Amino acid sequence: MHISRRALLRTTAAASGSRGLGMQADAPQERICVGVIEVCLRGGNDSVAHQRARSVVTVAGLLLMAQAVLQASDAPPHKPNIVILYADDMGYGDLGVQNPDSRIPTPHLDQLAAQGTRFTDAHSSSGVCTPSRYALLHGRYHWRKFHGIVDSFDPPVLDSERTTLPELLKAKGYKTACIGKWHLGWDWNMIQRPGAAPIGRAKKAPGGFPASDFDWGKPIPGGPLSHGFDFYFGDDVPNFPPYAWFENDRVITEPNVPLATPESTAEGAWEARPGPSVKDWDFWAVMPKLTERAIEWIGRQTQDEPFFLYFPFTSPHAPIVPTPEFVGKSQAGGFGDFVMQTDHTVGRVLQALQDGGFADNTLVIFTSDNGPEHYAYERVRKFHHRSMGPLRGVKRDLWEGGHRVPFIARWPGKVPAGNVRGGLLSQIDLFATIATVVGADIPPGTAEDSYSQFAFLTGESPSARDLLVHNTNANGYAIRRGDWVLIAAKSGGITKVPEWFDPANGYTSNPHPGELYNLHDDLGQKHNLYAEHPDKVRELMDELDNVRGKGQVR
Ligand SMILES: [Ca+2]
Ligand SMILES: [Ca+2]
Repeated sequence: MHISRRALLRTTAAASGSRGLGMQADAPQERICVGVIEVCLRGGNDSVAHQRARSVVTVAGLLLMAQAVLQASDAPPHKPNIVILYADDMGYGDLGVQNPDSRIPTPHLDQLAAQGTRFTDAHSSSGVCTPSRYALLHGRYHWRKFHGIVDSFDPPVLDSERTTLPELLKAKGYKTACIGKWHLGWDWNMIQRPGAAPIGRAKKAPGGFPASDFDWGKPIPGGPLSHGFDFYFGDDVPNFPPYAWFENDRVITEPNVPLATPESTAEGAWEARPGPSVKDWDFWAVMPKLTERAIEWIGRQTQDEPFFLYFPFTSPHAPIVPTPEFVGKSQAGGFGDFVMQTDHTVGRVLQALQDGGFADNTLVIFTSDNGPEHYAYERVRKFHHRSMGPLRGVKRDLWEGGHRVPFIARWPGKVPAGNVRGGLLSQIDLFATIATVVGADIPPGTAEDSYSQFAFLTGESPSARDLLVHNTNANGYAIRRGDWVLIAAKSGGITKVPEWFDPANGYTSNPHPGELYNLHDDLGQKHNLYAEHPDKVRELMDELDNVRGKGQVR
């Protein structure tokens, strides 16, 4: 039970009532009690009068204490702050504490895991960026609406008729911010100049979109501010145009030149799509700037109003651009160094929470939007580092490596420290779980696929979920039920696997029309049981049809 500071002060003052007659009392009961004490003390200085005064003071004190308790039970509970740190393309095996053979130290994340609970069977909704973010913020499978990512200058994908997580929290008095990678679309057509080619046609033109097509001075609707965030800072998508900083719904500096990428990245390709850019756009400055602004925003918060910070990182996604202080620090090349920088950002955010006095009353979630990009295969060969850990597959895949991701929750005194738990968990569940945390009712027609995992997080119960559908592209689904997973497609692989990898890692080609694994016995998905368990295949296929047909699972 919480007793407000004001109530405690009143009680303390009442207990020292015989000396504190001049105290300010604003409640009628307090005035009455003070009056009684004054009368008794004025009655004389003999011992009887003193005894009577003391007993009246005691009674008065007890009355006030009772009043304080009543007031405390009327007062709303002090809501915890909520911080979601969302890495981009960070694999299950990139979290140091989760991979005994890791070549990438992640001391801050390891410490976060030690202070909280690490969940080892947690999943993003999709194997790619945009759909996982949609699912997290709406508590709904992305595939009920769409599959792919939002491309350069595409419209918003969030549903205005559905509540988002920040909208839910805003209604409960939270201050809300998104700092980092948005990648959920904006209404770009609203800032197109008259005569500019429609978005779709401009996309196909060589060189993409001319900067002059847009009126960059105008506010851009449909972004974070239209979906429940009070504040946004970021560059939308780090490898898509425009290459510019956004604050709230405007670009800070006009992106008026075509993108130029003169130097090479630390690993892999730029993967930067052509289009308008601020002159001399500095990709290396992106993560440091986002980190700085997140810390600044936390620093502006107070104990009086709870806050929600959604901080989707642009790392360790391509372009892989670790700043000089991290170059060469890992034993897994440029990507490893960029993961270390990601870890360092986590450390700085946690320090900012500590410095602001928020850490004890903040639920921190760290997870990733999908598995590692295809460069992970080459890292296995070159550095003996497995970004996918013991799992099969990478980003996009229906195999576990595509969507089983690092997941840590820290909430001092609520989420057990130092725990490691299995049990099926989806990022879709964050919506209903956080609704429980803040005591919010989920509006009808919202978060249809989200289970409250509050009791799972706090260590009181097993997971509330036993079934989960995995999907990236329109033509391939997988379904998980207990230890079993059925891949209802010819292959769980979507991203190309290099020829050397399968024989070197004990994988064989699949002659069957689907794949069935028991993850309890075969986490690496090496032994396809599809032909051996036709009943299980049928049962899971029926369940998949059922979930897809029903429209919701909760
Ligand atoms: Ca991603
Ligand atoms: Ca951008």
